[in-house]
Amino acid sequence: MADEEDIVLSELSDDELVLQMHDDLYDGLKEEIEEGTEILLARGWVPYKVLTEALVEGMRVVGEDFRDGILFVPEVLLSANAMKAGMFILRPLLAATGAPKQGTMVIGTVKGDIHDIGKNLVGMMMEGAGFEVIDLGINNPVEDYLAAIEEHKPEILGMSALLTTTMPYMKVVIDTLKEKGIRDDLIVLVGGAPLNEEFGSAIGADAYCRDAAVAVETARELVNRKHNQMATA
Ligand code: B1M
Repeated sequence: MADEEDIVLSELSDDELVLQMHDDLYDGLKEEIEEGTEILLARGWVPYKVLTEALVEGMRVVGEDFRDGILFVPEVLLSANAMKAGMFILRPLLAATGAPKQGTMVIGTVKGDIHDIGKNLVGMMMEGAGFEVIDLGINNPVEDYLAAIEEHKPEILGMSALLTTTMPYMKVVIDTLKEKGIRDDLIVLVGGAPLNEEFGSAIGADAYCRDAAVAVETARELVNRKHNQMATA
């Protein structure tokens, strides 16, 4: 315990600090994660590198121990809160890239599912790429998506699911879009740890996105393709 109290984050090398941040994320230490994030930024790390190497990688370890019954919900919640505190610092930096306006995305986690870290990360990266992001939050029934589509007329609908029990709900949303005759007006992107390409195409999404960077690339590519199709039609 005395050793832990003695650690001065600013005196660690980059590699040591990143490992320490993984430990601090594991222990749900919000203030230490905020401090570590600020230190790496002050040392010239680009926000995306801080995000992926210090925060997302740390959360991967938390996920493994949660799966193996070493960590439980209350502990993982603390880790999630610490992760969000780091993301809060990075968000304006990721969004302030000055990228030209690309279009609008409505994104939300599906009904029954309260995981939002990955979805938030996708939203942050999309904002940084120049998309306007309308974030519906967690636990969204199909009605929420429909209302947001009606109100914001987005080019892209994004859905996130982290549970094998909630991922099928994405098909409910896509089928409802078809019934309403608006499916083809939208680019539908889906993501979340238990999904894969096969699932994405089986439910009728335009693409499955493995991570936030892939979501940005895919969104750009499909929006450009759609604009080109409209120009030649
Ligand atoms: Co939950 N949980 N959890 N959890 N949780 C998982 C998902 C789980 C895999 C853990 C495990 O067992 N290893 C497991 C699911 C098993 C399964 O379904 N097969 C699980 C479980 C079982 C549960 C509960 C049922 C536990 C319980 O109550 N007994 C419960 C369910 C609650 C509910 O939703 N109804 C539950 C609760 C929780 C907490 C509340 C404690 C917390 C969530 C806090 C929060 O989000 N605010 C939590 C957490 C943190 C996790 C793990 C550990 C981490 C998830 C995370 O944030 N990862 C997770 C383990 C894991 O995933 N390996 C787990 C970091 C994040 C950056 O990655 O979300 O994958 P990810 O997002 C990535 C990509 O997937 C992709 O891009 C992101 C960034 O690169 N992506 C998209 C995600 N969404 C996208 C949308 C897109 C595009 C890309 O749209 C275009």
